[in-house]
Amino acid sequence: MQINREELLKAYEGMCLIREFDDAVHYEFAADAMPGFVHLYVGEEASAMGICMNLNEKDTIASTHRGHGHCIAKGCDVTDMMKELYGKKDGICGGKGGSMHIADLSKGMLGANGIVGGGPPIILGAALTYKTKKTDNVSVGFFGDGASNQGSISESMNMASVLKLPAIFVCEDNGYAESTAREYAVGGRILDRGKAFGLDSHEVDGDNFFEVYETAKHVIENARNGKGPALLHVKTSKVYGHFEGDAISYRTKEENERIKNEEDPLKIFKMKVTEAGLLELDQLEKIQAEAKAKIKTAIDESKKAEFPTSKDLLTDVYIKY
Ligand SMILES: Cc1ncc(C[n+]2csc(CCOP(=O)(O)OP(=O)(O)O)c2C)c(N)n1
Ligand SMILES: [Mg+2]
Repeated sequence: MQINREELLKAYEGMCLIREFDDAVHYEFAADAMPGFVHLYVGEEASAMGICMNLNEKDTIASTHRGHGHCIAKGCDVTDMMKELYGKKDGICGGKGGSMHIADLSKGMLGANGIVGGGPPIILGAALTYKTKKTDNVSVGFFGDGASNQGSISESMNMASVLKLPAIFVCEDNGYAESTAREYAVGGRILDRGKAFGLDSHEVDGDNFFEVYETAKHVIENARNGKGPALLHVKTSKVYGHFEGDAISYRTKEENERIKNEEDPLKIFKMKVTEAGLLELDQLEKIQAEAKAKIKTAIDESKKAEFPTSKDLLTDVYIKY
């Protein structure tokens, strides 16, 4: 395994921070303490961390409507993100974007996106810039199984292939698009769609951090070295429903239990590293407690923070370059 102790700790820290962030949002939203509309990433943490740990600050990602995990994995500040979710003035986008529009260009986070299939065309632009300027950066576009049916995904994969861009397409397949099962709506194999456009395409178990990390490392290194784009089909599942408030009537109780108990990427990571003697249980528990405390502070600070005023309405309308 090509991963050292420091990186293992970083992986677990990141996954715990994502888990604690979205678990906390689940409760805050249910308590009516938070405005807007949220989609949670719990259960998919190994994907964001396994991929983003292979990226540097200058590499970029474009996310989805289920974007908190991607933002955290790419280094966005959790307090600034939480303030954004509460609509506060010093939120990461001034409280004007909310959950589905979190962006932080200083971290290479090009934006969450309310448009299903909206991320991949954006990373094409970033990847074309890297190729034109001859840098060794890469750009990663996340999308879901539902989004895989959008024309924007096929068009982006085709153009990345033709122009041989350092673009990585990551399909986070959690089995459903809203209440529609993948089996009902997705024809053929998502993997084959990447292959059809000439992309280096791989299917990975998204509950297994190590599998995602190793495969991402391989395709990202290749893209950095001018070998062109790739598709990762990450098979995973989400614990909560499509959006907060979803009664999940399209999944059975057994399926929900299986996802929670047997397909939890944090539990699987913990089991693997302790059994292999790579990390100790008390260390992992300390990391989890620290993440929980960090998120509690983020919520406390967010609740105390100020809302924007009417004067803020006309700022950030145009950006000057
Ligand atoms: C272009 C567009 N069409 C439809 C929607 C409504 N919508 C929001 S999320 C979603 C399902 C997306 O499913 P998937 O891509 O599998 O992502 P997941 O929610 O499972 O992470 C749909 C249809 C939208 N936001 N944008
Ligand atoms: Mg889905």
